[in-house]
Amino acid sequence: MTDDHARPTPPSTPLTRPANGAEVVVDALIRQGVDTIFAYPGACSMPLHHAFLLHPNQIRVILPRHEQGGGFAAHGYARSTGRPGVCMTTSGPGATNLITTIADAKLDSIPIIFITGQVQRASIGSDAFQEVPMIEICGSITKQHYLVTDVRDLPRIVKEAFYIATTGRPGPVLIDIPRDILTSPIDAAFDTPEDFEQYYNPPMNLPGYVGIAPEISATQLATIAQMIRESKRPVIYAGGGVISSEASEVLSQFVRQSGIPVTTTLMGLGCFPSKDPLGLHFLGMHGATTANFAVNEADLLLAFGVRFDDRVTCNVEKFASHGRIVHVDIDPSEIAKIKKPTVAIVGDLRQILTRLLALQCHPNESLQPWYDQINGWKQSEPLHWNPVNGWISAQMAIDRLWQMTHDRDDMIITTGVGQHQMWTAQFYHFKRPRTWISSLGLGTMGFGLPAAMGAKVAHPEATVIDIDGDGSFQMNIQEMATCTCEKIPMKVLLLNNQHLGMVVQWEDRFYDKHRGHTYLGPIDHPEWRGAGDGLGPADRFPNYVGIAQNYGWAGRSIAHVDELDDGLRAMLESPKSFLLDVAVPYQEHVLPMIPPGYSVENMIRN
Ligand SMILES: Cc1ncc(C[n+]2csc(CCOP(=O)(O)OP(=O)(O)O)c2C)c(N)n1
Repeated sequence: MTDDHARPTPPSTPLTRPANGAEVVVDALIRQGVDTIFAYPGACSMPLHHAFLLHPNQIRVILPRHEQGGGFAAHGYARSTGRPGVCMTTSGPGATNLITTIADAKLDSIPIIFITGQVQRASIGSDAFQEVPMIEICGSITKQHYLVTDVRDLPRIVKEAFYIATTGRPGPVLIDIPRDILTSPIDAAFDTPEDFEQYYNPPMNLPGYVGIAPEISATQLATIAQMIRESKRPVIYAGGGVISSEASEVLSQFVRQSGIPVTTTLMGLGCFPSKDPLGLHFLGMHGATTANFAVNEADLLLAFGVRFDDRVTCNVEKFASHGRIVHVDIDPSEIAKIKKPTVAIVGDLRQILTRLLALQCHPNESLQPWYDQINGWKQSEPLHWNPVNGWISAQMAIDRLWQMTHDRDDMIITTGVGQHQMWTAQFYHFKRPRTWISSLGLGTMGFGLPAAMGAKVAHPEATVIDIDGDGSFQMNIQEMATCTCEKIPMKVLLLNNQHLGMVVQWEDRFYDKHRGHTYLGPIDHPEWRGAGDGLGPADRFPNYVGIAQNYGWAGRSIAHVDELDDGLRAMLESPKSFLLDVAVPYQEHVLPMIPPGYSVENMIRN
């Protein structure tokens, strides 16, 4: 899987003259190397679907059961490969169903091309049937957006869209195409192969856009090297930028050479093994105590490809306030947006780390006292959970899955959003990039199953597991049908606590344990007490295994510790899609926790 990040050589389309705008779009996508698109049809996008029929062997068109499922499948494809995901819908409701997935791509910097059908040009602005102004709605949640107004612009726009989505800081690009553009005949000469080449490879017109980061100067590099030499308690704070610039390998080399310990953001999980002796695991609100303590005590924080997100910094003023900060990022708008660094460098992380490596710099003084302090925290404050006598807890299920699969190279894990997501981050110790796929900036429930589907399509050989909560899973449960009909064998580890667990945790901590619509069972059920109190899976609603079986999946429901290993094994070994429904208590809290706005000093530990 690690080699998959390389861009495939784009196949050239057959040299057949495109009849209309829709055929141009499909040919242009194929030339960009697109092999899969998640697409849900409707009146305004039908011409595109029929153009796809002309190239059945070059592009796989997957029909999700909801446009949001298609959007998140494109996330799974893009996040697991590094190549742009592509999805498509019709105008109006189809397009608005994509909006959350567009915002998700913007906040997590994921390269995705979103194509939406639009009403014909003459009707735009008239409140026509299924008309919504997608460009206006999505202006601030896309990296770039296009409303196509001339069929002749299509090849340039598709080319620019892929360039913008994948260069610099990656992000989503929206192309909104009126139906009459898709059906417009093409007026161009296609006599020789060169004519095709010229037509599909026109010059781009992107004034002001800098796709390739400038080289940083030797002086800037020397400044960082000098700060490293002078440091006694350095920490690397590595984020999603390390993964999107494919810099994980060179980061590891730099860590080995410099001996500097690494904490990652949640977006950066997998860019450095969390279990490594120099790994501090992730930092922030639910991060490892060691990571948060180390950043607090650091005299030098090397912030690589991060954005000082509020779930990391909590109280910005107090965050990393005892040392100097070097911030390296490809996006100049991130520099000093939240936290003013001592030194800021705008550039490509992989290049910068490679050049830093060549300088062979490391702290002048031995880091042993620093390692001793860190190892002390690791021993006294490890991430842990308390067993719930005889019953399975969510943390235990994740830990067992990790124990059973940690030496395998084929694992990709996705999640929904909530407690199960944080516990997966804590207890499934990721060691390679692009194997942990989760909605982090936007935190969108319903992400897990469709994202897993997209990752599996991109990596048919991989074992892809969606570790999900029952609230999140129900938000895109319909994609079970897509998995069956499109032959995408999937695995879901459902941590079923019958509650919106993370919100319940906040109720327990900040709302005096009052419940405000956080129970997912029938409202006339006598107070539901959870598996830990003796209610077994028979009391759970709905019957997930029954639903799974009706969608053509296999499934099993478990609750007791002695059923766990067998259940996990059955899920891992199942050739067909499998749902393992695990009854877990809802009273557990994700710990440690730094309450929003507070600092490491106010960390809740139990
Ligand atoms: C689409 C969406 N709606 C609401 C929320 C707010 N929210 C965050 S976590 C959570 C509960 C998630 O419950 P579940 O998926 O069952 O996971 P658990 O916390 O129980 O593990 C909610 C409602 C959200 N993140 N996304």
